[in-house]
Amino acid sequence: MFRTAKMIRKLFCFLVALILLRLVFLAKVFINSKDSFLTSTAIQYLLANGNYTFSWRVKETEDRKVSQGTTHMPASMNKTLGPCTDPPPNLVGPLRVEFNLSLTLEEVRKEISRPLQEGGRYKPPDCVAIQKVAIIIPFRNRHEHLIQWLYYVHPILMRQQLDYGVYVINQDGDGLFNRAKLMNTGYVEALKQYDYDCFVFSDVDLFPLDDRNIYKCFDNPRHLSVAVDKFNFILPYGTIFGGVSSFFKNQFLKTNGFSNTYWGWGGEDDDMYKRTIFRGMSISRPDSQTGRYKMIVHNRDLHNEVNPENAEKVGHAETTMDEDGINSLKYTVKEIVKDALYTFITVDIQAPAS
Ligand code: UD2
Ligand code: MN
Repeated sequence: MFRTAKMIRKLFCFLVALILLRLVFLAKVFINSKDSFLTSTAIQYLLANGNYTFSWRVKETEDRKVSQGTTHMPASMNKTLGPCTDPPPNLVGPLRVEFNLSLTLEEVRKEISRPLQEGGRYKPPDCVAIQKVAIIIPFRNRHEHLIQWLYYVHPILMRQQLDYGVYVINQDGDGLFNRAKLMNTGYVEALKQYDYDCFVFSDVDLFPLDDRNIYKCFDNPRHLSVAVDKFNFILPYGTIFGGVSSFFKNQFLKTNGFSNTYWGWGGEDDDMYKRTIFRGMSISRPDSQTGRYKMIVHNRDLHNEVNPENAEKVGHAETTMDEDGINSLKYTVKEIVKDALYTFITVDIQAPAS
């Protein structure tokens, strides 16, 4: 009897030990499963809500892309942009231009401005442009021509996949007009806005008739408007450099820009031709099909009469060019207005009365 009781106690202790072991084991299993539950829930939550370890990794990749020279875009549009192809893929060649002089600026804004940034700025959305181009338009009181220019030329420049901005340089007051000084002013003012490397100077009334005539810069200063309807689609003389021209920044600085002293109509383009040649450069031109242009028929403007002194001045270009140009340019900015389609800069260029 006494022995049996001893055995029962031993058996009881053994069973208690077994139960305790089982409890310890169950507790461990429970704790482990809780850990893994927490971990997977945390991952799902953080993925859904943007864990910072995760987004930090994305950002690190972005930074690497940027330092490799790609365009930094909003996080939602992250992608690496390659260089735009040369020639651009969407050009159509010859164009039809029929002026619609009843078109309003508001209508053009509605139709054209969607891809533009304020001030008439554009960058191709899917590639890095080959050049950063400032388009400079010397201007006074030609609003109806400007509307047509914006309507026809913006879409061409977009197809040409340029990183560009349009600067209309408006001469303040009724003094004698000075196209060349306005263009120098445009060069300086555009550079204050963006790091342009190429400058295209264009009359407001000239329309390219072929979009393969790219508004960019070349190994030599370029004369783009080589076949204008007004001149029966031929060069009226071999050294003509008026209309539309383009210069890399360093080419323009070599010539000291344009002369500032050509008041009234004529001569300023011939002076620039001479500057270009005197600085050891030549004039590059497209062929006469690609370089076709249409000009709006117009009368000579008030305060821009032919100036007979200008023709004589061209003869002295070589001796005056080092002191007369970008390095002697003086003007005052009266106002800068950024429209959706262009940047309009009104300047006082100290014009003599006409
Ligand atoms: C020729 C040249 C032009 C220039 C000019 C002589 C071509 C195709 N064109 O054009 O580049 O050399 O002779 O100066 O070779 N403007 C205004 N408001 C004015 C006056 C002029 O906005 O009151 C601007 C406008 O951008 C105009 C440009 O200056 O297109 C040239 O003036 P223009 O059109 O009267 O000269 P045009 O056609 O004889
Ligand atoms: Mn004209």
